[in-house]
Amino acid sequence: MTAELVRTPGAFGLGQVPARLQPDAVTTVVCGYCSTGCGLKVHLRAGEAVNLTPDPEYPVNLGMACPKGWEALNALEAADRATRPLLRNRDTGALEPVSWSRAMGEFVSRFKAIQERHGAHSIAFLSTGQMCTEEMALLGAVFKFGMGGLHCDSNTRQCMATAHVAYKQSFGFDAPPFNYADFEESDCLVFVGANPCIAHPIMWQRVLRNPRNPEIIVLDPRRTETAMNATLHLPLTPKSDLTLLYGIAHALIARGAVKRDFVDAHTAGFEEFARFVAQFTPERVCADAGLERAAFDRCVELIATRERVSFWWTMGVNQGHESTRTAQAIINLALMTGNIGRPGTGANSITGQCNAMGSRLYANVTSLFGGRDFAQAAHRQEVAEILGIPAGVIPSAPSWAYDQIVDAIESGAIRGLWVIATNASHSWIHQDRFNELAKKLEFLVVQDLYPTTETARRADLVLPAAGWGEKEGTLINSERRIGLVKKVRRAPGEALGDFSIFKLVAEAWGCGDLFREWRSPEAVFQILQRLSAGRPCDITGIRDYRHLDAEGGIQWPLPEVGSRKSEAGSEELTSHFRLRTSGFTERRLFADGQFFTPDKRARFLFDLPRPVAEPTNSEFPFTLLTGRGTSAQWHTNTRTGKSAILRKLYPADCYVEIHPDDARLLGIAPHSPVTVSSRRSSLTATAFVTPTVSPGQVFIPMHYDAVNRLTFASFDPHSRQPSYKHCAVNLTPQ
Ligand SMILES: Nc1nc2c(c(=O)[nH]1)N[C@H]1C(S)=C(S)[C@@H](COP(=O)(O)OP(=O)(O)OC[C@H]3O[C@@H](n4cnc5c(=O)[nH]c(N)nc54)[C@H](O)[C@@H]3O)O[C@H]1N2
Ligand SMILES: Nc1nc2c(c(=O)[nH]1)N[C@H]1C(S)=C(S)[C@@H](COP(=O)(O)OP(=O)(O)OC[C@H]3O[C@@H](n4cnc5c(=O)[nH]c(N)nc54)[C@H](O)[C@@H]3O)O[C@H]1N2
Ligand code: SF4
Ligand SMILES: [Mo]
Repeated sequence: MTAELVRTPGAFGLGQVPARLQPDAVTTVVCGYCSTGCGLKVHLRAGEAVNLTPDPEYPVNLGMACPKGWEALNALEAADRATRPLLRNRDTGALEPVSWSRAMGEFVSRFKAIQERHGAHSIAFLSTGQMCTEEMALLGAVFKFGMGGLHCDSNTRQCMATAHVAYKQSFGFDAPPFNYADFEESDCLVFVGANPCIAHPIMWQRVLRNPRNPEIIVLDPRRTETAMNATLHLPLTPKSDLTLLYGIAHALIARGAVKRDFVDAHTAGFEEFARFVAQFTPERVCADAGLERAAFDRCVELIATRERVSFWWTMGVNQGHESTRTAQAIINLALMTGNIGRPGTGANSITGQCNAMGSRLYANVTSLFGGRDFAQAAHRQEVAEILGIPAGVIPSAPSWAYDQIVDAIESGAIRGLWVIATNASHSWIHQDRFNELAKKLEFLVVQDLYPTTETARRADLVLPAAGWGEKEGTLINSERRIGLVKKVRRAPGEALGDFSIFKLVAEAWGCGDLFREWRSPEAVFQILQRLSAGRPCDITGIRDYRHLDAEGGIQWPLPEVGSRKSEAGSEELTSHFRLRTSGFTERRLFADGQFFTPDKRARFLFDLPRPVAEPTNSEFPFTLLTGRGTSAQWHTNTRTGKSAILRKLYPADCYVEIHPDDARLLGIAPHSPVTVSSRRSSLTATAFVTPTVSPGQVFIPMHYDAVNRLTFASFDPHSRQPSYKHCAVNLTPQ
C-alpha cells in the first residue's frame, strides 16, 4: 500500500509542478520564514522556480523583502538535502538509506510496540509553527484521533504560548487585533521586548512609512537597532517589565489618563487593578527597573497624551518567568487608555514563525480545532460531527506541554518521540539535558529537510521532507492574514511534503479511513473552514485557494454572509472587525468594543511580580540575554546557513556582546576568545565589546548551536513558555 502511494505520480509530491501554474509564469508565494508573511513573486522557467523578487502588489510587503526572503530558494538547493528515508542500523550505528515502505513499516511497528508495552500515551510528537496549516491539522488529527496519542506540542510553545494564553484569558479568544496599517497610523508606538529592525524588518519598513511623525518608545535592556531608531529608549533591568508596566498604569491613573467611558462599557476588573497598582510608585518602579525618572515620566506622558497609541510585544515579553502577566500588563495599558479597536492602536503581539498563528488555531495540539477546548464535551461533539468521526476518539484530557514531555522522557512515561520541522537539540532550553534524555528514547523519528540538523543526527529514523516552495498550503501571518504557499519546485529525490508523509503514516498505521476526505491540502482547507464556522476565527467566507491568491491573502475572520461566500473587501461583515479600504483590504478586531468573553468584556488580569529563577551572584555575576542576531540568520541556521550570500551577512562563529567597562575589568580584548559559563555548561565565543549591552549583561544570538547549553530551564506558570532571556553566567578570557 505504502509503496503504491509513493509511486502515484503527482498525488503525493513526487510529480510535476501542478498544472495550474503556467510553465514560464510568475506567481506569488508567501514567504516561509517569519510571520510577516511577505509575498514573493517566483519566476518559473519550464515549470520550475528559477528566481524570485518581492511582490510590489502584495498588501503586506509592498515590494520589499529581507535577505532571508530574497534567498529563500537557496535553502532548497543545498547539497545536504534529505533525499531518502534513513534508518539507523542497530549493529553499525550508522544511518542508512531505506525505502519509504521500510521506513513506514519501522515507524508503525516500533511506535506500536512502545504503545503496547507502555500504554497508548507513551509516544509523543514535537512539531512546528513552520508548516502549512493543512499539514499541522492533518498531523494533529492523525496523532490524536487515529494513533491514539495524547501528548504533543510544538516549537510554538517556545515562541507564542504566552501571547496565546494572555489573549485567551483577557479577550476570551487568542485574537491578535491588529493590521500592519496600524504601524503607519499610530502616533506613538511602544515596542516591549521586540527588535523588529532585525526580527521583522519588513514590519519595521511599515513603521518607517508612518506619515504622522510618531513617537517610538522601546523597552529593551539592550540598545538594539530598534532602540537606536526610537525617540525614547528605556533600558530596563532584564525581567523588570512587569513592575515597570504596573508603574506606568499607576502613573496613568494618577494623571487622570484613564478612558472611563471605554473602561466602564467594555472591560471588567479595572477597580481591583487600580487598587493593586497603587503600590507601584514611580520611585519604586524606577529603582527596580534601573531607569531614570525623567525617562519614565516622558514615557507616561506620551502614552497619556497621544491620540493613537499602539503597544507591540515579542520575545522579550513572551520568554519570561512571569510572561503571561507581563503580556496582560501591556493589554491592561491598552484597555485603560482606550487604545484598542481604533486605527494605530492595539495590544499587539507580533508573531514569530511564518505559521505560528496557524498552529495556535488549527494544529489540534493545545486547543481543539478552531480554538476549541478538548475538555468541553460540547466542543468535542461539534468537532466529531463536522469531521464525521466518533466523538470517543477525541481526547478530553489536555496534552502535556513541551517541558512536561521532556520530563516524561526522563521518568520513562514517554518512550517514543516524533520530531517534525523543529530542531529541538539546538533550540530547547538547557540543551544538554534534552540531548542526554534523547538517548533514553527507544525510538526517535525526525522529519526534516536535512539529515544534518543537530536533532536529525540523533534520530533512529529520518523522514526526508519537502520544504517551502515544494508543496502547497496556507500560512497565517501576524495580522491574521491567510496566505498561499505554492509548489514551484520539485522536492529532491524521494523527499515528500509533510502532508504526504502524514497521509502515508495514517495509511500504514491502519487509520487511513478516518481521513479519506483529507485528500489534498485544499480539501483540508475546506474542512478547516467548516471547523471555523461560528468561531471567532471563522473563515467560511473564503471561497478557495484561488480567492486567497487573488486577494493577496485574506485576514480572519471572514464569515460567509447568508448563503453566499463573501467578496473580501466589499462590505462590513461582522461587528467584530472594522473594514477599511485604502487600496488594500485591512481589518482590525474590537472596533465595537465587543470581546470574545461571555459578557463581551475584556478582563484586567494581574499578579505580584516574582523574582527571577536564577539571579546573578558573585560566582555568576552576568545576566545572559539571548535572541536574534541578524536579519540574515534564521533560528538554528539549518536553512539560512545554506546561502553563500546570507553567510556573508553574519559572523560565522558564536560571539558574545560585552559592555566595554566589563571587558576592561576582566581584561577581555575585543575579538578575543572568551569562555562563557553557567551552572550547567560552558561555551567559547568571540568577544564583541560594545555599549549596546549594559554593564552586568551579555548577549549571545540564538543561532549558534551551543547557546542553549547555558540557558536555565524556567517557565511561565500559565503558558509554560521557557524563559530563554534570563540566566546567570560568568566570563573568563582564554
Ligand atoms: N532574522 C530573524 N528574524 C526572525 C527570527 C530569526 O530567527 N531570525 N525568528 C522569528 C521568530 S520565531 C520570532 S519568535 C521573532 C522574535 O522576535 P524578537 O522578539 O523581536 O527577537 P528577540 O531578539 O528574540 O528578542 C527581542 C528583544 O527582547 C529583548 N529582551 C531580552 N530580555 C528582555 C526583558 O527582560 N525585557 C524586555 N523588555 N526585553 C528583553 C532582547 O534584548 C531582544 O532585543 O523573530 C522572528 N523573526
Ligand atoms: N536561547 C534561545 N533559544 C531559543 C530562542 C531564543 O530567543 N533564545 N527562541 C525560541 C523560538 S521563539 C523559536 S520559534 C525556536 C525555534 O527553534 P527551531 O524550531 O528548533 O528552529 P528552526 O531552525 O527554525 O528549526 C526548524 C527545523 O525545521 C526544518 N524545516 C523547515 N521547513 C520544513 C518543512 O516544511 N518540513 C519539515 N519537516 N521540516 C522543515 C528546518 O530544516 C529546521 O531543522 O527557538 C527557540 N529557542
Ligand atoms: S520579513 Fe519575514 S516574511 Fe518578509 S521576506 Fe523577510 S523572512 Fe520573509
Ligand atoms: Mo519564535
